[in-house]
Amino acid sequence: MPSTRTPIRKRSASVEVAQGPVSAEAIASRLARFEQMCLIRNFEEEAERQYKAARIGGYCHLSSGQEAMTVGAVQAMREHDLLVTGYRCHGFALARGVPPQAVMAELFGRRDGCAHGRGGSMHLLDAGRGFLGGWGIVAGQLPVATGVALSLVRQGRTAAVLCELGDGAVNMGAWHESLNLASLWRLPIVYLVVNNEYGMGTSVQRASAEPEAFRRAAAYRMHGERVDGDDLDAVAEATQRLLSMARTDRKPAVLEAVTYRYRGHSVADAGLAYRTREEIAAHKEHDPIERVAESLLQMGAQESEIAHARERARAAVAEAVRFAEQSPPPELSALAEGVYCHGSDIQFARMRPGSPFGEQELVFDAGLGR
Ligand SMILES: Cc1ncc(C[n+]2csc(CCOP(=O)(O)OP(=O)(O)O)c2C)c(N)n1
Ligand SMILES: [Mg+2]
Repeated sequence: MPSTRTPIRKRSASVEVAQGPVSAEAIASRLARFEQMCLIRNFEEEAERQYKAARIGGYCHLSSGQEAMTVGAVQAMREHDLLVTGYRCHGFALARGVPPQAVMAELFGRRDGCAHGRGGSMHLLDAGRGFLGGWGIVAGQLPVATGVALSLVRQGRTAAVLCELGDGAVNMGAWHESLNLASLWRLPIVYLVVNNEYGMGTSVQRASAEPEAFRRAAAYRMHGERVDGDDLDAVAEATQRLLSMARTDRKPAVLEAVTYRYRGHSVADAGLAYRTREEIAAHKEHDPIERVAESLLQMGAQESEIAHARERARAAVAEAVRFAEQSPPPELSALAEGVYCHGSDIQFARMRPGSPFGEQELVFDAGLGR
């Protein structure tokens, strides 16, 4: 099968050192990004181990290979911006600053998880850090994120929404509805399409009549562009620029980041039925984490600094597992807490069969005009 990756003008991840010495601050800041990328990779590898040991239930989607896109995009966000993602969300939560312990505990379904053990892998949540999930229905996050952007406008807040979705989500009706309203109402939102070349097992080329997702923005008179998703700097620059346009000019946009997932669709999928080992190996030759490591050396970082960053990331994941193991499961009696907002009891009363505006009336009487 031919590669689905249409040529992208690759920008180098290396840093121009010819213009003079790189400041210690610049090196420290890049080392921090590098460490975040290592944290995500280690976290995903550990999550796979824990899933296979049956300590994590439900579904579990890993993002190994997509770290530059994740860290670059989140790095470009400001404190009050809001992040909404699909289900492949561990890396986004970590990049947004959710502690690895709280993410691992959530995967374990424990009380100290970032969604109190009720969300699991696909529904991570940390509203305090502006991370509004983690959504399991393909494209289900799009109307939510679009509504959040509308709420920012109505509240007069100068902030923007970054909404992540996969290449598979751009063929869903919710994508078209969301982009239409975002453009019509000039909502402060950037749709980050993570094109990792496949949906569950179908290549973009086989699933999309327009495989270059960013071009679809034009149908809604919206700005769209594509970026090399394995280039940390390119992703950060484009996301920062488009979020800024959204925030200050209320111009929504589509940013397509082309990347690749190393593992199968979920831990349960070996990922080899629809692609070759050679294809995966070819991508690993240009590993986004190693690209950043090389650029750090070019900037003048020491080998030992890079090694320490890798070690800190490993230690943080080991600590996250220890923490998750010790966290208790949620109380059974508390399972429904936080599911419905205050005032829901009134709504429930109206839905009760036999009530004046009850379900029976709505379903069997009102619709038929009897
Ligand atoms: C509405 C709906 N249909 C089908 C599924 C099953 N499903 C889960 S992930 C997925 C593929 C999505 O691929 P993509 O959007 O490219 O995201 P990626 O998994 O590559 O990150 C499908 C079909 C679902 N969760 N929701
Ligand atoms: Mg995909």
